[in-house]
Amino acid sequence: MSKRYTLSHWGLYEVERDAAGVPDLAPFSRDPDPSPIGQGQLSPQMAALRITRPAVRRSWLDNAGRAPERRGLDPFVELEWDEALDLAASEIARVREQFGNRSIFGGSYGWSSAGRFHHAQSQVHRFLNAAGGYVRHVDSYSLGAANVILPHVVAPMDQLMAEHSSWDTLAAHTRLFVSFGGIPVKNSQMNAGGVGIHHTPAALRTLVDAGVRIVNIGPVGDNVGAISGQVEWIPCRPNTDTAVMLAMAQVLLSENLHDRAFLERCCTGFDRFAPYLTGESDGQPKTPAWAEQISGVPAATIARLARDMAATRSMLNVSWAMQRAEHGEQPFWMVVVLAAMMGQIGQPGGGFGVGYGAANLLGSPHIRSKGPTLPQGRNGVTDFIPVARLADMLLGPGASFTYNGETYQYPDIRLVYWAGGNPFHHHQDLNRLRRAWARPETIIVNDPWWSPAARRADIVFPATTTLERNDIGSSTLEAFIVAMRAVESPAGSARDDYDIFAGLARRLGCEADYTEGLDTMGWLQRLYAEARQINKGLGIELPEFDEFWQSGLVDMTAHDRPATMLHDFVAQPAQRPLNTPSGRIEIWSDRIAEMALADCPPHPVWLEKREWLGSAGAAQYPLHLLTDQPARKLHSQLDASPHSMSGKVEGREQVHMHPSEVEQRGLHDGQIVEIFNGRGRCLAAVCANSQIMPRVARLNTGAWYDPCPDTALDRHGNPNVLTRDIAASSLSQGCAAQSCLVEIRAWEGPLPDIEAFQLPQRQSR
Ligand SMILES: Nc1nc2c(c(=O)[nH]1)N[C@H]1C(S)=C(S)[C@@H](COP(=O)(O)OP(=O)(O)OC[C@H]3O[C@@H](n4cnc5c(=O)[nH]c(N)nc54)[C@H](O)[C@@H]3O)O[C@H]1N2
Ligand SMILES: Nc1nc2c(c(=O)[nH]1)N[C@H]1C(S)=C(S)[C@@H](COP(=O)(O)OP(=O)(O)OC[C@H]3O[C@@H](n4cnc5c(=O)[nH]c(N)nc54)[C@H](O)[C@@H]3O)O[C@H]1N2
Ligand SMILES: [Mo]
Repeated sequence: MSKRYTLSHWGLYEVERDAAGVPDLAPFSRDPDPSPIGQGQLSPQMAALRITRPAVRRSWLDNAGRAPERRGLDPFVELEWDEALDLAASEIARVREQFGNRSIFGGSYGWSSAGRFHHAQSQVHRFLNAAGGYVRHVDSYSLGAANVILPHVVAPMDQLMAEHSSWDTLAAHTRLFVSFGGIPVKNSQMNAGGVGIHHTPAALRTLVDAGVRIVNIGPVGDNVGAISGQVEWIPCRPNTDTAVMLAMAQVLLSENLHDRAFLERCCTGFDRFAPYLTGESDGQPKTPAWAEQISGVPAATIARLARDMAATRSMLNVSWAMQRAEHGEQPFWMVVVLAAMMGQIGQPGGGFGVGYGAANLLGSPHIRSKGPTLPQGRNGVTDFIPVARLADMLLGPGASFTYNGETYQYPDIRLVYWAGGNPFHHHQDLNRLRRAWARPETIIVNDPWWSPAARRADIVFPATTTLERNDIGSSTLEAFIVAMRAVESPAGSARDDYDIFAGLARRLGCEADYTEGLDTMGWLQRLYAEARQINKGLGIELPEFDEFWQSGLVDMTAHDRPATMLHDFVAQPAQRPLNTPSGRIEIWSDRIAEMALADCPPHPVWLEKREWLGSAGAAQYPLHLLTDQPARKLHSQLDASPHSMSGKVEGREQVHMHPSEVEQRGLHDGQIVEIFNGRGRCLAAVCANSQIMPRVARLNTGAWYDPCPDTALDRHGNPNVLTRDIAASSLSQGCAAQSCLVEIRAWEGPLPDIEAFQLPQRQSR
């Protein structure tokens, strides 16, 4: 019999069974660096957290004012499917009739699970479209600022990622790799939609063996995985990378090391930017000494590195995290400008990268194929929000906001439907979100587990997991399309998101629009056939569906090719122009100038921030808190699995700080501390780490939100009780989680138990 596979964001696994038929997941035999995270999918600890029956919050069901402020506190009443679906459908119908589809928020951001048909966000969007439409979101928490700024400057982020120079090209040509924000190998365990072969660890070993000099500029030194020790680390204060890059640019200009011919041929606006570097426009030359004051990086180090970069084939890289910050557009725009001044864009191994390490797809050797995608239908509502403005919308109906140069209004939301995301993981300032979450009349959530979001809903539908249904797995720049045949049967009475929405659509009279008369296998065959057709146009032959379904995998590695980002444009800028207004790289943007935004001027600049180590607030809260992606899980997913739990101390996440900061506060390794600021407090365990620069603390995201009911103290280590809910800028309105100050002190009281993994109270009718 041919092998069976399942694909997850963490990797491809081979499904094995023991004599009794109990399944186990073994890493894909062709993956040199498999991730252990995905094996937690079958852990009993996660199984214990399953939602097994539809459930409705007590006060909502009793209808005594519904007590929306009691979301997360009330017990749930378990109902039969038909009764729960009837309730939800008539509530959707009521809200739609009384307030219109504009009052339904179905933004429903989140990664949910791999598998392209049962992609929860696509399913909820398709269902709400069939029901007349909903308020949607644009952009992502991942890349809010980058997604909006880069099309003005060079090209959309998606295009840059698809063209990203591949690791093999770097190994052959790059001599100096300078990364702002490391190359977070822990993050390359993932790809949205799934990973076939993990490339990054091996690629970095190859770079080191090839003698490539790697420099890591940033607050953290251990974020280049196993090779961190072989990398030059230049500590730099958080949120100040743009100042360092500006100073490098100033050195290139003043020493005449910039490539005038490239700037002339492929760019526009350098003449309007240069006076800012020299200080002619604002009286402040952007010298290395100036940047040292801001960033803490010695002036001589900046100047020397700029000269080294100009003298050899250099790749400049930025981590995604630094654009998840106030003025997050600036470092991404500035890295393009700096690379343009060096004139190596489009040359093999030179130019810039937009996030090597952030996910497996960056630097992939594989061709960009087209996987199956579920069509979402047409939305009858035009209102939208930039994704990270969720709490602003719920708290401020009618208020206006700007986005990419236009002004819009927040709609008045009465009903929220969430499937496949966890806002109590992803949103900033969770105490503020709790106030916002108490505004809508009804919140419906589909989730397989009693996640923090499910616990804060009024109606909860138990969804199946990836392992419990048939699906097709694939992801951009991965080489495999995977037949994901169900591995086990559904827990309790869980149903596929598709079946939940089909049940609601039937009651709302739009079932035919939603299902088009197809069952799951019917959809898989249709989506596969469509993908097969599109891939044919790309020169990729896929087998017939039946052959694919039997064999388990389509392997496209024969199409692998070395890639150099923007090669075609640079070779023929006039014939192959960019999609920017000028067709060139825009160092100055007329379009952004027209928007007249104080927090995003028409060329890259250093701007003072509200919360950083140079701000007044640093006297009271002297540590800059970085909240990076967790190494042992994906966001909040699988948090209770053994692999995730083994990274905690006394059940709490670890906060990393420089030993001098630990000592100064009279703390010791492993001690439980309270991290706090004016917005919130959480507990965590101290980890002294000399690879974190002084005045910085690092607490990864992902701990299931666990506030004490009376004090709101988060007992588990969820950093989003501390982060600030502001936008990167009025251009992008992107997430700015990385601009946050805190203080840390010993926890003196008795240690409260963690309740995040205890099931909420459930009653029967
Ligand atoms: N402070 C801070 N905050 C951040 C970030 C940061 O760097 N710092 N990063 C941000 C980023 S980049 C991101 S992408 C977000 C991630 O935020 P999310 O994507 O919201 O986080 P996940 O934990 O992946 O949430 C997925 C949810 O889907 C559920 N789920 C899984 N499979 C299924 C399914 O088949 N059906 C249904 N209905 N549900 C399912 C899971 O139980 C889980 O609750 O967080 C953001 N938040
Ligand atoms: N294991 C795992 N992998 C993941 C995810 C996960 O949850 N778990 N999530 C996935 C998702 S959705 C995304 S969007 C990507 C995110 O990928 P990234 O945004 O790249 O991830 P982070 O881990 O938040 O940050 C990367 C590094 O940037 C550094 N950094 C933060 N602020 C600054 C700064 O101001 N300057 C400099 N120089 N460095 C800074 C941090 O210290 C960290 O080491 O990761 C993906 N990969
Ligand atoms: Mo993300």
